Amino acid sequence: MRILAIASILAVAGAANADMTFHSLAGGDFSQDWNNTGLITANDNWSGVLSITGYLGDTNAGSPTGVNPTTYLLPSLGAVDVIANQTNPNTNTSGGVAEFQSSVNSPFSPTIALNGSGTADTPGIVLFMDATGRTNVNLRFDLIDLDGSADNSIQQVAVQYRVGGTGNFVNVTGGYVADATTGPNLFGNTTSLSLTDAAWAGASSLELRVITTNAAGNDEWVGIDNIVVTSQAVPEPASMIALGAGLLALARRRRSK
Ligand SMILES: [Ca+2]
Ligand SMILES: [Ca+2]
Ligand SMILES: [Ca+2]
Ligand SMILES: [Ca+2]
Repeated sequence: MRILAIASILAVAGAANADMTFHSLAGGDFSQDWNNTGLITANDNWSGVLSITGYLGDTNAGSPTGVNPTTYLLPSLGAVDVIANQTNPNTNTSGGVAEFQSSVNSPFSPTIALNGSGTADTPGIVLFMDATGRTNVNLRFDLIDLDGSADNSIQQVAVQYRVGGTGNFVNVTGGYVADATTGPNLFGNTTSLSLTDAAWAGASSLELRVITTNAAGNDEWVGIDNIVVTSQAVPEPASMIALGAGLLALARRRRSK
């Protein structure tokens, strides 16, 4: 009994720091620009961010460097993670996910960002979408080099998805960026991605994730900003429309007899 009680407390604690509700695209498009810096206020707490959770990526005890992120497809990105309320991507050398709500580098818009490290092998974020009854599901966002320090890493990024809530992820076509950052002492490089996959249409449990890997040398912070997921209603099949029109015509003819 006691074990059961502890287990249920742990389950509640695990769910309390993240919102993994699948956003209903039938109810409207999804967007997150991070400009509300009150969504993330405490470390490792994503509960204020609807349908997105960030992870540390502590997934490989061997701490390899320069791994192509398209080769990491396992379900887990490790522990829920965010370093809240940060202001200086040049001097913050921690790995994982951080919220930069301001920056010493200008111009700047608040955003979350990823940084690989010996601990953070595959840091990333996961979006939880419900595309029931939807088609042409499209994911857009900007990768932004926030890091104006002397670091100049080859910062690879991959976009992946899975449907149904279990199993490995799948790479999204066009979702691999060989190096999202520039340097040394450069920031602001922006890579805009607009992606889709036929498998996303109608998927009630659609997980979309963006990950980087621990680069050789010091990693650079890569922002993931201006996230938008759009879709369209599945159109009524033409045959059904024709059938409806036919039945209506039949009913009218009967009435007029
Ligand atoms: Ca922003
Ligand atoms: Ca904040
Ligand atoms: Ca840079
Ligand atoms: Ca590194």
